[in-house]
Formats: sequence, C-alpha cells, structure tokens
Amino acid sequence: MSIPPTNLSYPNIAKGANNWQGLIETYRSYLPVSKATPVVTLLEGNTPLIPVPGIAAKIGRGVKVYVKYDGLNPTGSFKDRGMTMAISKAKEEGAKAVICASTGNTSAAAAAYARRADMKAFVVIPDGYVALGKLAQALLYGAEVIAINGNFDDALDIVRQLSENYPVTLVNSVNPYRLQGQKTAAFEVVDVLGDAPDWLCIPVGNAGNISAYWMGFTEYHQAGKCARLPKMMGFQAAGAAPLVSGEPVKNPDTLATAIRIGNPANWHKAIAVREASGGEFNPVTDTEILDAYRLLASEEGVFCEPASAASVAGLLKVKEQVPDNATVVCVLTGNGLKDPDCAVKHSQNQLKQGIPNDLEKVAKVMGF
Ligand code: AN7
Repeated sequence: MSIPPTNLSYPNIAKGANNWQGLIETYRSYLPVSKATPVVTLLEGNTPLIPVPGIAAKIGRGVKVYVKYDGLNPTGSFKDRGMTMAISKAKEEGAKAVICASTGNTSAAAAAYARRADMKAFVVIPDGYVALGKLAQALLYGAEVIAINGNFDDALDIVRQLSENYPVTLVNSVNPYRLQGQKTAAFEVVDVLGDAPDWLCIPVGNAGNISAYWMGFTEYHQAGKCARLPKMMGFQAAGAAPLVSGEPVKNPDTLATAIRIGNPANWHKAIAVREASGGEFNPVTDTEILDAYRLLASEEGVFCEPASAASVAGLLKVKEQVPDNATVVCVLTGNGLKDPDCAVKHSQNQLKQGIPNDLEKVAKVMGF
C-alpha cells in the first residue's frame, strides 16, 4: 500500500468545505517533522470541545465545563494523535515493524497506522483485560496480537526488551514522538477557547497524555497563543493509583481497564507537571467512574469509555475546589463503543425483551 499524499486536495476545498488535513499538517511548525517525513495520517485530530451544561450545573457558581471528545478520532481514542507522529517517524527512519504493550487503545492505533504505512505491528496485551472493541480493532487491522498472562506493566517490560534486541520500533508513550503528536490536543483546546482553561481534568494511566497536554499548553504559552496555563488535575482509578500513593501498585485493579496500570512509564514527567502547574493527582473509585460514565451518556449524550469518565468523576469529586466562574476542560480519551460489555452490564436502562410481534403490545410497553 502506498502512503497517502501529504497535501490532500479535494475538489470542494475552494468552496469552503472542511479541509482538515490531519494534525501533522495543521501543527507542522510545532512538530519535529521535515519535508523528508512521510506523513502517515488518517486525518486524526480536530475533535470537538463539547459544552456539558448538566455537569457544570452540578458545580454551579458560574463554572463552565467542556469535554474534549477525543473518542472521535479515527480509531476511537486520543492514541491516534501520538501514533500519526510515531509511525511517520518510524517510517522515515526505515522501520519495518513496530511493537507496543497496551491496555487496548494503543494497540488499535498502532495496528491501524502501521498498516497504513505498510509496516508490521506486534501488540502485547494483558490476557482478559482488554475491552472487546479494542481487541476487535487490533485483529481486523492485521496486527500480531500476543496476550500474556500478566498485566500491562509486565507487557511493557517485555516489549521494551524486545525493541532493544530485535528490529522493532517501540511505539509506547516512552517513544518521544508519541507525546509530540498528543500535545496537539492542547493546541486545539486553546484554538477553540481563545486561551487555556483554568483547569484541565484528565484520566491518568501511563501519564503520557497529561505530560503531552502540559507540553502543548506551555509551548503555546511561549508562542503567545494563550495568556495562562491550566492547573493540571490528573485522576487515577482508586485500585490503580500509584501517582496518588507515591509508589507502584503491584496488582492494579479497576473496571476501567484502559488505566489498569501500576507503574506509569512517564512517572517523573507526571510529577513535574503536577509541580509546575500547581495540580494534583486524586483517585476515583469504580463506582464514581460508572456514575460519571452514565451521567455523560444519559444527561449530555456523550458516550465515552469508563477510563475516560474518570476525568468527569474526578471533577465532580473535587468540585468544591473549582474557583468561581472557572473554565474547566475534561478530556474524554476514548469512545464508549470501545467497551460495549461495560455499557450493557452497567446501564440502569434495561432492554425490554420477549415482547410479542404485535402492534398493540408494543404500544403498551411504550406506555400508550
Ligand atoms: C481511554 O492503550 O495505556 O496516562 O495501552 O486508553 O497517557 O497512559 C491507554 C491509556 C486514558 C491513559 N484513557 O492515558 C494503552 C494505554 C484511555 C486510555 C488512558 C488510556 P496515559
């Protein structure tokens, strides 16, 4: 397969149609790419910043809340932002294969972008702890999917060693190009709001994304694109909260499998972000995550995956701390469709089954 041209030209661009060309083209001057870089893109980025007034009303005091809905990326998570960069640079460097450990979303993105670049993708996952949608994606995109009897941290150890000893490029967030791509989400937030928010609430697993957002905000600040910098509020699942406790968690446990991580690869960066931004790491329980997950869908019409709902769960947990009239952005990292099992299992709204094939009976069930 050939790599799509960098400068896409569509017939209707002149008529004012959306001519988004992916985040590398849009933010090229902020990214470590050159003319020699083959841009591997699925036109990721440019995701909506959606107001969530129902959630804001739970805080009151003039607070405005938005969600950055990164579940609308091509493979359904923010990982596409990092992967367009990591795979483009791997291609530039002549790589033939990439590898990652993953709780699911990284594997889906790596698999898709690797195929687009005509590279092989190997993904190592914790057996039994990857949501169905993510597994389906990795398989269909054609990755070699290897499930180990271990957790994500074990998988990351293995892939790090494999990438040192075999001709495969590591595309986990320890690959610096990943964070470069992911920082563009902060650019988009500022481009829409006209400034940085007062608070950024974000789920934290490996702590790559919180580090990337901070990099984006600080670079934009230096470039004069925003006047302030946000307080970075990271939220971890209570059963997998090493950055809260200050030490690695040996057996991380949460239904938010995406952030079931006990020893974050970007630990030191995350601490530096907290210090520099005056932020905090706080835990949210699975119950709080599920409450926020259902609230987002049922009140706001926004379907995210459980790990993503940790940002909103966290905001509501520490809402007393939000300054009056503040602007808050919660990052929704992945699409709800990634984990249909969780939705069906934890929805309070149940399927009405066994209804006869009969107009009047159906109308009766409807309450008429
Ligand atoms: C939906 O896919 O680590 O703090 O292997 O999928 O940057 O790790 C996923 C992480 C938040 C945490 N929300 O981001 C993987 C993986 C969702 C995620 C995170 C992940 P980081």
